[in-house]
Amino acid sequence: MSAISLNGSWKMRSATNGDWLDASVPGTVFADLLNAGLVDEPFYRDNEDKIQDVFEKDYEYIREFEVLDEQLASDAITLCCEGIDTISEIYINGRLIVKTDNMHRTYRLDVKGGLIAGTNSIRVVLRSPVAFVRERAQYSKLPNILGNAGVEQIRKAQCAFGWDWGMKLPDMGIWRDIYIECTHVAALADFYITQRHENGKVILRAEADYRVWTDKALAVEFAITSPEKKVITAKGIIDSLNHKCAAEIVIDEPQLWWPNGCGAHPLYTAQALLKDDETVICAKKINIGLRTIVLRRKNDEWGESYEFVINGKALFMMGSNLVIQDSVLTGYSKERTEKMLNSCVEANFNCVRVWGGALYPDDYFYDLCDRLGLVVYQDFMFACNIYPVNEAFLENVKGEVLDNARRIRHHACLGLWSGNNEIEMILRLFTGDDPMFKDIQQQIRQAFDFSGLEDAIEQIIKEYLKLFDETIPDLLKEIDPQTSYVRSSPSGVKLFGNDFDRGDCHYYINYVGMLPYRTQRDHTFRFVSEMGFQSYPSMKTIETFTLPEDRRPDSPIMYKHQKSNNGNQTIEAYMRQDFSIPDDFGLYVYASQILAGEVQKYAIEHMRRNRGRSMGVITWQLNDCWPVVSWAGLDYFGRWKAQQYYSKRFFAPVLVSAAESGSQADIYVTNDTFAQISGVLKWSLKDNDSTTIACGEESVVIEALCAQNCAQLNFSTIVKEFKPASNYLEFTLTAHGAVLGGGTVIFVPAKEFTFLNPRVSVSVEESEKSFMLNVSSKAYAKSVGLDLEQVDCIFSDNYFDLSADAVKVVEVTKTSLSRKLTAEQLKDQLKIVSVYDIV
Ligand code: BMA
Repeated sequence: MSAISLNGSWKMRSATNGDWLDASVPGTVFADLLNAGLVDEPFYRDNEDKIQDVFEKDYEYIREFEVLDEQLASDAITLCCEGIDTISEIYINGRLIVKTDNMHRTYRLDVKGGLIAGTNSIRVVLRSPVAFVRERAQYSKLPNILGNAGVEQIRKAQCAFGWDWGMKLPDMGIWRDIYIECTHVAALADFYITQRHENGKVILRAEADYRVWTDKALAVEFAITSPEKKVITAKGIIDSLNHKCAAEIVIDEPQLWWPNGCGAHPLYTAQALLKDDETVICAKKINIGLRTIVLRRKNDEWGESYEFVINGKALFMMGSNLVIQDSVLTGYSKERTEKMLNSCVEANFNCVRVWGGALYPDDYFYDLCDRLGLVVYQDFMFACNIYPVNEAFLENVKGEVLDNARRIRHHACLGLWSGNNEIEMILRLFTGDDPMFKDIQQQIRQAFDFSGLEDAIEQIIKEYLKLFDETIPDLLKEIDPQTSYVRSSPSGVKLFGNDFDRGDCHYYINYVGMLPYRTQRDHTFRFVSEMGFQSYPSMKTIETFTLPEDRRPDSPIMYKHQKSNNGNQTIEAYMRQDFSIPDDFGLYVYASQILAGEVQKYAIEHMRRNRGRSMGVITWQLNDCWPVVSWAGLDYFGRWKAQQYYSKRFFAPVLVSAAESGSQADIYVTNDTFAQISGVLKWSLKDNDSTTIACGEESVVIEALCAQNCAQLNFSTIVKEFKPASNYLEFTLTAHGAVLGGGTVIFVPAKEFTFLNPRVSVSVEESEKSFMLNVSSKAYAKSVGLDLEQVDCIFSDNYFDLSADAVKVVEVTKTSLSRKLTAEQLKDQLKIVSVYDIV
């Protein structure tokens, strides 16, 4: 087999007129126009409004390529287009080869008859997705909730048309590799491994499909290479009628793959070799991990469980939701993805959800998740809409499911398939009798031309089930029977429900009537696959898209970079409950960020204290695709917002947390490790200057994988006069001389607490690989935030609480610095804030 790459230099122009421009493939129309200096930088100020014309036009891309005589003589010649966005026609030597309509598919097209020896040409016409959607909008069944009628008619990243954190940039392009594959004699078409874990061994079943253009009997050999490079081979049993081949290989001492925080993530290599005697005609290689992952849903005393059981152990999942990584797809790179996923590992995540309004990530994303121990909760790409379930659409979707499930299924990291994002929740809205949805119900009635809403709903549900309860899971049963599937995220057991006692749920405190965030403890969710709160990106990020006069929360430009209805007002309304509203924009940004951290901490610590009943939280959202006010923990440039540091603490494998209420507090230890902990829990009630009012300690033993209430403190009896406006509780768990966890709590909203000026100071020490920051304060300081003026770095901890009698050591590794600094320079760059500055 040989390949002719069609990546590289092409020419492009608008299809109706215009000069030919240099173009890059893989790439996008917008990226090419940007390189040619013909469009504005899309993220700056309100440029989003100025670039929309680009997407109204059609474009054409052309290039030539050489085909050799011997290539032309191949048995099969296939044009492989791994990603084309979206509505296009592909011509080779002037002949139409295909019309595409799905950016999520891989197109493999027979072009054997259409090539000549010597110079050939390829031409791709890309049609405006906006015009396509506009034309199709008439068939939409969903009332225009997102302001994007017709978007569900196109198999393209749905968020490209705008989302409540995403700009509108509905681009076009040959966005993944394109090449011509020349095959001689025979080729492997598919290669797949399933696993049985029995009596301490793992039995691998390797299966391969092949195509053949010879009468000779061929052989298939499988080889498994261990992490230590030990190789076990097996001859495949050939089913020549069906061109299939299989073999079983027993791994005697399997090294199991575990998620981050639970153990190592060893990978084995599996190879299939198609042979003619001793000559290898074709080889395929994949990496696998030896593990079982099952989503367990069974009735229990609280309702129905929703827990990931990995290698037989029910693990608490902790992670965040991935959206697209860049509004312009040329912004994707392996390095950038690796940096993002390293930030997940550093913040103690063991999983990532790939959200259904985006796209199926590249192979390197899953390779990295395998290597880093991040379990992937994988949606199919359907979100918040009602999809047209007609025959053509179903055929298209089947192709998409097969392409992606075949590509992804072998990965150790793949933990769950989910049919879609939030469609069941949305259907629930239609069926409920909430007056808020009367308009929507009326529109459905019209769209269906049915006499009654009930008929319309019944029809929509029937179609929904056809796609998500039949078409997709039926395919998966055949091609990936070992990975669990759920219809939707979220999917309660009751059809179409966000049921806190059953299944997973999505929960946003501001969407449920703007309730105070402390009410989040009223529920003990089984599993939350979305939960979050918006905040502003870092000031350094804001500076990249604003002029100085834009830098205030209510400026028109800041509103352009806020896509959620009433988003800025919501942040401020919650801010007001805990802090004073800062005049200074930098402090405002800081307040918004720690608020988002506190809102999540409040709910997530509660869930982890209820480990067993609650079994996982995936926060909304991991990343941004442009600089914007959003729910993200990492902003567009990968900078850690406060909530990422909060996540690192509330997702720590050993969490020590306090549930405070009135003058009482219970201190819990949540042990998400496989080892029993025996240690000493110490607590002190302190005054705002950090003098101790009362203290205590006790020996505690916490079993593996469990949470325990270790101390019940009632300060109205412990101290003579408990002063909630100036007393705080500090607690730590130590074992064998090491601090395993700890923290502080106050008993009133921060603005009601009398903070003294903490006058936080920092001394810096330098070692070969890091700088050590010794942070100390003169009084109790809350959410101490460190930042460097012009340089980026990741601190080992940040936005932490500090008592006056303690020195907090924070490490900055030199490799995390965006620019080399001396200790002196680092100290000069340092900016320090705390809650004292915003109350
Ligand atoms: C849910 C998500 C996204 C959205 C988020 C915040 O609806 O699935 O669609 O961005 O909440 O509103």
